[in-house]
Amino acid sequence: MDCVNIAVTGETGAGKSSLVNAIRGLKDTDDGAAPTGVTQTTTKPTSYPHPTMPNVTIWDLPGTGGPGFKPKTYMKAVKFQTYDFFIIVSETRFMDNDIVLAKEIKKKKKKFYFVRTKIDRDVQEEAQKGVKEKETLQTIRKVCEKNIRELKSPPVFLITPREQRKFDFQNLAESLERNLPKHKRQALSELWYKNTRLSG
Ligand SMILES: Nc1nc2c(ncn2[C@@H]2O[C@H](COP(=O)(O)OP(=O)(O)O)[C@@H](O)[C@H]2O)c(=O)[nH]1
Ligand SMILES: [Mg+2]
Repeated sequence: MDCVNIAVTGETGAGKSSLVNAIRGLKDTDDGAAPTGVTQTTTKPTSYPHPTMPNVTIWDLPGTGGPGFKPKTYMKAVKFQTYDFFIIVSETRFMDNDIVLAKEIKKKKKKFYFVRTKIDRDVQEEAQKGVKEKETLQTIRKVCEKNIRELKSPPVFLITPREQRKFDFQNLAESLERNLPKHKRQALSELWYKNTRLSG
């Protein structure tokens, strides 16, 4: 069966490795999980096979960012042609580096999604100020979509790997699958099915 290669990119500390683990149905502390945390940085693309689905590979890419960041150089360095999909992860509102990278990915005729992660943190923080969850989500969505509007990309997904049944996690899973070439879909659909059961 064909391989599915999903690349997870975004700024350092955005939550890429945590998302990689979630997609694989692993906890950050599990054996073989991608290392996560403030000091854990990836300097070259690292592949993580799904434990039970050998044809699905998730790639944890080096963090983007820094003042001298050049999307073209980055794309070349990570061997962009290897991937079926890019997931651009942000823990804020999609900043300049995310946008220039998305443009470059688009130029290469590759698909990408914008994923806003760590939603649990925002919901909690806002709740302490008396803001309802629904309202917090609306605000984040609005701010993110304003920044990515010019890309005409699919809507942003608001997620946290810590609560995979909440927010847009399932929607992300399903959308990713729908956008794969037909012959590649099966692998992913089985993966997400397992995933949901594991996290449920
Ligand atoms: N509250 C919260 N923390 C998160 C979430 N995702 C990641 N983190 C934390 O953010 C830090 C950076 O995450 P990591 O996945 O290593 O980021 P990376 O540098 O982009 O790979 C770690 O301490 C994670 O535990 C999330 O959805 N919610
Ligand atoms: Mg990482």
